[in-house]
Amino acid sequence: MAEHLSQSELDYPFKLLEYLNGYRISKGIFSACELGVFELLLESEKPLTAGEMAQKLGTSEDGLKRLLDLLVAIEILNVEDVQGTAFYNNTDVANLYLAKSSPKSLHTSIVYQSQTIYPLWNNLGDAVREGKNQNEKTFGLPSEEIFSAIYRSEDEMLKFMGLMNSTWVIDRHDIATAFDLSRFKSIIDLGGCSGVLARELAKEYPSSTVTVLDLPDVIQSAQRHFVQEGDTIRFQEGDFFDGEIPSADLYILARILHDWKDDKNLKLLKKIHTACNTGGGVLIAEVLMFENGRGTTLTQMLSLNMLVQTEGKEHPPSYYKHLLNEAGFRDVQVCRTGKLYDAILALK
Ligand code: SAM
Ligand code: ASE
Repeated sequence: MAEHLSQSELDYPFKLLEYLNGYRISKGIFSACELGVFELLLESEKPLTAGEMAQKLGTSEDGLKRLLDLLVAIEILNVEDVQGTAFYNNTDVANLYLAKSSPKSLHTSIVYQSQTIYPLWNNLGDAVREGKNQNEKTFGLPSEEIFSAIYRSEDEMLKFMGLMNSTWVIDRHDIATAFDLSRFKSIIDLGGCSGVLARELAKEYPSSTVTVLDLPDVIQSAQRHFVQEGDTIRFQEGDFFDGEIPSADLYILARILHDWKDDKNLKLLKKIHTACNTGGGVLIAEVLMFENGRGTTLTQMLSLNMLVQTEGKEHPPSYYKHLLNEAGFRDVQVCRTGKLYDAILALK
């Protein structure tokens, strides 16, 4: 490790100190989101004092001022001193990504990180020691039933669906266009959740029918909370492990295979291969590691996240190629999009 550190890091560990305090930065931003700081500043359209904000948000003035000053230090808020009084305002980034009502808001995923992921990561050491998820210790729910834990209440189900939905806002177009999918006339998004990716596919390939198949409660929730006017996508209740998989030309598996152990993945892909029309295929969307096990910091963190919350992990392309071939698929093509999520297409 030491040889990778520059001399200046050995003189004084700047980067290390930043890493060690990373959780305080995350939690500072999370709390400001939860308290409504960014939304208040977006709506006010003018800079506000800590006193004015504390009154509107129902917080202590002293506590809020310290939080605002941290956000200024990390350049998430701007501040201007007028005759000794500090006036705070959102930066453009805070207006665009942190305020709840912005169309590009990451608010849903931030609240999920804060309230679900953060408590799970509090048990990261135990997850590494035991090699399994921490749903039991963190939430008192059985570790084998991953989605019973994730969907432990209707509210939690909605929050998870919101998280899944919001992460595709940035990457959905690259996934839908990674390969030309126009020849696949019937597409089923297995475990398609809120339908956000299915909607993008329907938009990109208007002559194909796109169906979201997911667990019954999820489908009902998707239809209640996530349908949009003029929606052309269809919804179907089902269970890709224990139920029937309808025939189709193309199956989407977005962030499915990284949830499960190898044996379940192989079983699922074999089942898809059987149901798949001749000449059809399967499109996988996942974050891909490099072949040597390395990956970006975010990829490595997401793989640890799969450890604390599920029974899966992130993999390099060769893992998916091997599984696909084992299940009977051929012509496996990998498309690295250069964004967070990559795509793999295989044919029957
Ligand atoms: N594909 C979506 C995406 O990328 O945003 C959602 C991915 S989420 C990690 C996994 C999805 O699989 C959830 O929507 C979950 O409800 C669904 N799921 C889990 N077990 C399932 C099963 N046995 N049958 C059908 N869907 C299932
Ligand atoms: C899963 C994905 C996630 C299962 C549990 C999960 C995520 C959080 N918890 O399949 C999303 C991770 N991705 C990003 C970009 O945060």
